Amino acid sequence: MTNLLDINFIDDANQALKPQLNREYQYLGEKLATQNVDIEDLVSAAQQFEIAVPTWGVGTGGTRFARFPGVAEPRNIFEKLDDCGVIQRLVKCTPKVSPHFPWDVVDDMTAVKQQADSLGLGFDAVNSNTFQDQQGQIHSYKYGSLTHTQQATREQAIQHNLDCIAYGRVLGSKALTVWVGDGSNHPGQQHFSRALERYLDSARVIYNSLPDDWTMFIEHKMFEPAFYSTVIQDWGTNILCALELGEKAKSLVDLGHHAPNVNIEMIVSRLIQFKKLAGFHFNDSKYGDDDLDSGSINPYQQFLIFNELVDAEYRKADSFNPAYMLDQSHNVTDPIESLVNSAESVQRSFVQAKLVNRKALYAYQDDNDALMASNTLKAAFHTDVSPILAMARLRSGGAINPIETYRKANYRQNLKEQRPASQSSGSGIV
Ligand SMILES: [Mn+2]
Repeated sequence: MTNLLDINFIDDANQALKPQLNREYQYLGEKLATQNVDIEDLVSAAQQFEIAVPTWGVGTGGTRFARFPGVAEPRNIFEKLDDCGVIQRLVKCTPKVSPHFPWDVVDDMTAVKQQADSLGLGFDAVNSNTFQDQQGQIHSYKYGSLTHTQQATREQAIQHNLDCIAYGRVLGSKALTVWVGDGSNHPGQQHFSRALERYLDSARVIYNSLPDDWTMFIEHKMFEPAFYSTVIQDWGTNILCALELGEKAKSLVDLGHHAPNVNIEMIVSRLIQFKKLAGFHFNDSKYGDDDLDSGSINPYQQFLIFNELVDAEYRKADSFNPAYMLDQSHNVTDPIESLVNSAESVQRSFVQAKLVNRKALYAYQDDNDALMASNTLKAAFHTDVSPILAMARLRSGGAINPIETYRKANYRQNLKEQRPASQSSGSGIV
């Protein structure tokens, strides 16, 4: 094991950075005090913020054209957990992992739980996979899974989701995320309403098998792999299904799964209002479902989403307990670095949204003062909260500068012999 998991290594790296952080923190604290904001409250909020890391995100992703493997990639769930443990040691806001089945299945799932325990990691939602065929699978998902025209294929897909619940129970998970790529590539290929009926029939069986304290997260996506129609294509169909299924079914928002320029923050507000917001798959995009690093293209949109989330917190909205997860594909960067950056980026949006002067904003809204309402949001968004994030990490035992500390540790090079290149998949776009 590398020295990166040794607390002294991170402490040593922090020593040199502390004086400058203290100066920047002091300065920002004085500035915020003039706005009647206590910087200590924001550090506490940042320390409490959590976002889960996806197991498929720690492997190098690829496109349908190619995949260019990185050095010392994790080859199985145990090595993936090691990498997730490194991320958590550095940023201290990623204490949970979101696994994906069957990619992360092993004969003895208690061994996975034990490994996670030893790294101080827990588990967020488990993800089922009926969008590809696995070796030895009897019925193909080429023409769909939970919505397939043949009952035997639907039953196989249902059984897989039940298996995922069983794995998740061993791991201590409390939610199942269901995304299906089912749809069609040709007009006329699929009867829209019959396909959705079949989805609901299948989903009901899964829903009825959920443990009492579990939630079913329904994930929608506009297109890909189906390029003409997708059965669960947008938040409208998503919330309709969640309403049909019952209280334990909620709608998951993946930032990349909407049409370009859709007002995602408004969808978030609607889902909160109707108690149907399951949580998020954070990522960013430029053209479609690009799975780029969170906040790398449109950080203002990410901030506006958190503005709605913090507003719901502020108003003490009913049944508001969203799960935050990353869902990205890292094709050209070291996945650990991208996940570190992305976790910080999402945490940054959260803290910035905490800075919005809500009383002032509500007053501007009531007065129809569009310009000052907008400026109120911009003032929060333009505040550099980096010292707050760094202080939160420092106080929680993480790294003041996670990327610099990670690079100093030479993690990948140190693991090069232990982790030779492998052809296994288990990473990429979901
Ligand atoms: Mn997703």
